[in-house]
Amino acid sequence: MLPHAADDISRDGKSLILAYDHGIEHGPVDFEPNPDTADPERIFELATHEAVTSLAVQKGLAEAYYPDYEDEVNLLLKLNGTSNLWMGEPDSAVNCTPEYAAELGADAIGFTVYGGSNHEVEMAEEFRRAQEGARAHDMGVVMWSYPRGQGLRNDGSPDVISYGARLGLELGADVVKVKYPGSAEAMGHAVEMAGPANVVMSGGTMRDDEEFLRNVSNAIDAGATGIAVGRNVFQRDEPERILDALEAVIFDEESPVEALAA
Ligand code: FBP
Repeated sequence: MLPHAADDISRDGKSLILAYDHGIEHGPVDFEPNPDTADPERIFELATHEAVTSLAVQKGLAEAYYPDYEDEVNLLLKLNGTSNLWMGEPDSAVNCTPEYAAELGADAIGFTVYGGSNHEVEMAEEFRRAQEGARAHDMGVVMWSYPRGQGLRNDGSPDVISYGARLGLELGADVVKVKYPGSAEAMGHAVEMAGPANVVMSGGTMRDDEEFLRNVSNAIDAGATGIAVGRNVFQRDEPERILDALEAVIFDEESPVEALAA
């Protein structure tokens, strides 16, 4: 059972979040493999694919494009973000309130928390305001739970990722987005630690079709409810084709080979 309002950004309890906050988080370099994707219109169009259960963007893109797509796309509004130009300890500026997210028509809010950063305490307090505001407006809460910072030697290790999943549960997220910890077993542990909160894996850097889908399939088998993916979709020559395959793996539980053969 999905807790709270996250049903609005899921189908049959599963989610495919198309993440497109890369313009702030990484900058234009992420659009180079497929230059058309620098145009947000291309991605809003892509988000109308039936596999996509929500589109995660920052406020500026929502203001400019969402009015034309509100009937076809569920909006997951990111309330904080940092550019790659920032060289300090991991942190993320809160650039939107949950009240304004509701005004823009958001179905859910997204919020990054860097557990383990020297800024963890302030980030957790900022998350509290965002989470309680989302509850007041009946919006789902998705936490990008990415432990990282000076204190963490290996932020991709299974125990750190499980800790990140647990932070999501403890702080009141409906959906916790974590990096894929490298195996189905490790993902299963993260899912267990998140309890009733749903766990979705993050897409990460570009991988070949089969390897990428195998990770997604392992995550689903381990109890994850889907994926939040950006680069592994929009950096491909045919983003729609990988969305078709993701739909088969996530919603129809087909194997990666079957999904790619279709
Ligand atoms: P990807 O599927 O491209 O990895 O996107 C997921 C995401 O969480 C984005 O929402 C965000 O912009 C990016 O990864 C942040 O990645 P990182 O902080 O690891 O560079």
